[in-house]
Amino acid sequence: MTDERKVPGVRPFRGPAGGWDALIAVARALRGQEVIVDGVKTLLRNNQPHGFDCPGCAWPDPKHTSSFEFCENGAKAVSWEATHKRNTPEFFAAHTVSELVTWSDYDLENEGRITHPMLHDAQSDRFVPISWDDAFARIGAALKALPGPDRAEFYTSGRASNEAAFMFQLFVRAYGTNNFPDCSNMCHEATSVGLPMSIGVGKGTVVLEDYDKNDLLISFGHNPGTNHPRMMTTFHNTARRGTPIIAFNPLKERALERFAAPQNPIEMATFSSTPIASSYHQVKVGGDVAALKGMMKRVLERDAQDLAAGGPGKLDRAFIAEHTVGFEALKADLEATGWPDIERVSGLTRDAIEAAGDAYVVAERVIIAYGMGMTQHKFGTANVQQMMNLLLLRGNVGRPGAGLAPIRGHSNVQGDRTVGITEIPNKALLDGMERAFGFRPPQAFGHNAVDAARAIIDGSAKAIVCLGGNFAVAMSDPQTIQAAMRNLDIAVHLGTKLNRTHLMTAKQTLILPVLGRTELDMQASGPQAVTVEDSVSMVHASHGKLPPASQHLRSEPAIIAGIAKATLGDKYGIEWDELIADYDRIRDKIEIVFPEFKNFNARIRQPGGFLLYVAAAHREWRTPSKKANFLVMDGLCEDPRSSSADVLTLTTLRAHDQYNTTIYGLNDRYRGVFGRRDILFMNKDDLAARQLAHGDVVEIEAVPYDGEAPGPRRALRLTAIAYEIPRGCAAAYYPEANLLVPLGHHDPQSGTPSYKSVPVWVRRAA
Ligand SMILES: Nc1nc2c(c(=O)[nH]1)N[C@H]1C(S)=C(S)[C@@H](COP(=O)(O)OP(=O)(O)OC[C@H]3O[C@@H](n4cnc5c(=O)[nH]c(N)nc54)[C@H](O)[C@@H]3O)O[C@H]1N2
Ligand SMILES: Nc1nc2c(c(=O)[nH]1)N[C@H]1C(S)=C(S)[C@@H](COP(=O)(O)OP(=O)(O)OC[C@H]3O[C@@H](n4cnc5c(=O)[nH]c(N)nc54)[C@H](O)[C@@H]3O)O[C@H]1N2
Ligand SMILES: [Mo]
Repeated sequence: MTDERKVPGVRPFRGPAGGWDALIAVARALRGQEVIVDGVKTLLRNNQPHGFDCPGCAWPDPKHTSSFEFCENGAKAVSWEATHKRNTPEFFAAHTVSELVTWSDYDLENEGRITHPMLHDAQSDRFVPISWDDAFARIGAALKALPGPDRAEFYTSGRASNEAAFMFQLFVRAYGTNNFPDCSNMCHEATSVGLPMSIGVGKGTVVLEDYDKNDLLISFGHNPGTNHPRMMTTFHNTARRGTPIIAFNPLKERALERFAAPQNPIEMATFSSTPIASSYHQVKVGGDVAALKGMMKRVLERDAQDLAAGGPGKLDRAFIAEHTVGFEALKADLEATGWPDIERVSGLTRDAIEAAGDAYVVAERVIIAYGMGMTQHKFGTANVQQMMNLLLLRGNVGRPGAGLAPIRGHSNVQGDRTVGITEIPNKALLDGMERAFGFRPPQAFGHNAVDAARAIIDGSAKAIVCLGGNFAVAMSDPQTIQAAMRNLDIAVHLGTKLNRTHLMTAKQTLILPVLGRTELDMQASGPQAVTVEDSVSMVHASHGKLPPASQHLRSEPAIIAGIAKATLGDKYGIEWDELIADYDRIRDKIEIVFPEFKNFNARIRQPGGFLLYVAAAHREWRTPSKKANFLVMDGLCEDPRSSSADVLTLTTLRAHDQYNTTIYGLNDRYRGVFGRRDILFMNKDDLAARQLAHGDVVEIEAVPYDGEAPGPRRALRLTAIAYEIPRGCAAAYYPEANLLVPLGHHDPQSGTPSYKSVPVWVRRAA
């Protein structure tokens, strides 16, 4: 931000990530939600043995036995849930839904925890309280009245526990459909689809201890200082150990540059910090495949040089021969890819890419960690597979200190998938369900998030039941989905706080308030624990302890059981009440369906929980070829629409003060934005090329894609600021920018919306 002009709320942030600013932000978060008294106690209990799992991110804990790991954004997530603010029937009586839809997302959630089950009354356009029994009866009647079970959509957001998610899939499969759109479809689906093709499993292959053993860490497209702050402990330790860290990110994210660990007394006392990335590559948005191909070209070149000099080469030939197929095809593809194209598409110089390739060649144990900057593209699956190709070249999978690390989003998004939230059930899942419950669930593939949105828009879907989340805001093309939701017969939301999706009222709409992760869950047999799986496949228990926000709340499993009984009666003889009385019984069933959960109830009682078996981490390849596959991606994944000089490629990001669609506050401290979110980050030369100045209000319009049906013109007004971002690229905040993303703009392989590469025109606002 070199420009002279002062733009309100925009000023450079010069400090490191973490440090005192983070501590101050925690104090503010706690005060803002009126949790001063028990706030500290609550925080101390999270991610501890017998504490609750932090509802923030899915980063693992050091065996769940460490001393309190400080995390600013975990503190915000906990205080947002453990707030003393209450959203009561009196509030709903005072505001019509038509009024509430004009409120901001922040204001809606800031009303606090919903205290009663609520039903929309069309006459008064207000939500009114309803008893649980009446709510269940209405939902059951509406679901039974549909022409068929495939006419309903069952959405899951990744905060749901294993127990809740398993009950949900049991209910939905017994009802008769595989329509399971879930937040994972918008998140790491490119990982879940791409990695099984490469290595036979859709999960990461490293565990936390591997981060003590690697001698190179490469970070692609994630922002840990904001989204996985506990991972900064790992980055900090890695950097202090002298292990190089290479970052590929179009934006200079502060935490990847410099970090002060709040646990480090010296850094805190001296206002110093630790440099994190040893080299930082500001790749163009969507330029990662080009950068990866360039690095791999360099590895092959270094290999050839070494062989010519009489050395053993730089590839792990024994590994490639024994464990992989497809190397020759990859090599041919790399040879056919020219440096001029690699430089143009990546926006990086050949020298820079070669230097990264050289660092890779000299390292013995390499971990690549990545996030949404890689998955949320039209070629997200290819992105994931090219990272794996790079690792396979030197056998960097299935040995200590090496592997691929998808950094997951929601705290249990990985677990939800493990226990059956999937629209594409495999035989093992269907067999398992039959073993456990004596019925064979439907086999036909159901809807993912994009399919579900389409079905709502075209009117074929008549009902939606949401286990958490904010579907109609998080998705691409939200305005079309929101309008279409009005035509549903019924919409049911299990949630903690009011959000915009709840307000898209159907013929009948119910909001069912749930117990949060932090709260005591008392059932017939006593207090219950739930379980979650983190980013490295560790499963552990979470014990809520705080008194519930209202005496009318029910747990997610209990609400699902209530809906199931009202919908299914005694179909298949499933004993819903028994399962709810003691969650050990739910876990016993999980163990029958998924044998990897053997001795589930015993192992979950060990401190720290247990690790699920990830075959590829043991060099066991569950692919059709029984080998790890080098997978070729033709070309460099360019979007032809972006080649025109007047088009920018827009990426959408999380600010520091938000959790997905939940906006905690309006600051994005590390990027120097305060008190506002209506910002478009642009390169100063791209501003100049449009005769724009730092601080001008602009209109951003999405470039239509081939075959897009004529629809509403997608345009958004933001204030453009000069920022250090590669030319041809721009960035704006999610979810505001979602209206620029057409529904059809997604990875054809995984269905992941292309939120991170949207071709747009930017012009001065009229
Ligand atoms: N506090 C907090 N924690 C969270 C969340 C939250 O909203 N708030 N959300 C949770 C969820 S569900 C998820 S999925 C994760 C998300 O965590 P991240 O994956 O870190 O998510 P994003 O903010 O979307 O940022 C992605 C990063 O990718 C970069 N990027 C954008 N486009 C490209 C590209 O084309 N190439 C490359 N190499 N980089 C690119 C951006 O500059 C940004 O640094 O965090 C989880 N944790
Ligand atoms: N443009 C753009 N769009 C994106 C992304 C992006 O990077 N860019 N990221 C995508 C990603 S990675 C994801 S994961 C999705 C997120 O999509 P979602 O998971 O659907 O959205 P969230 O904002 O996490 O959901 C917030 C709501 O969850 C409810 N909630 C909170 N805690 C609980 C609980 O314990 N139980 C229940 N039942 N409800 C609870 C509250 O009512 C809250 O309003 O968005 C996607 N959309
Ligand atoms: Mo996510």
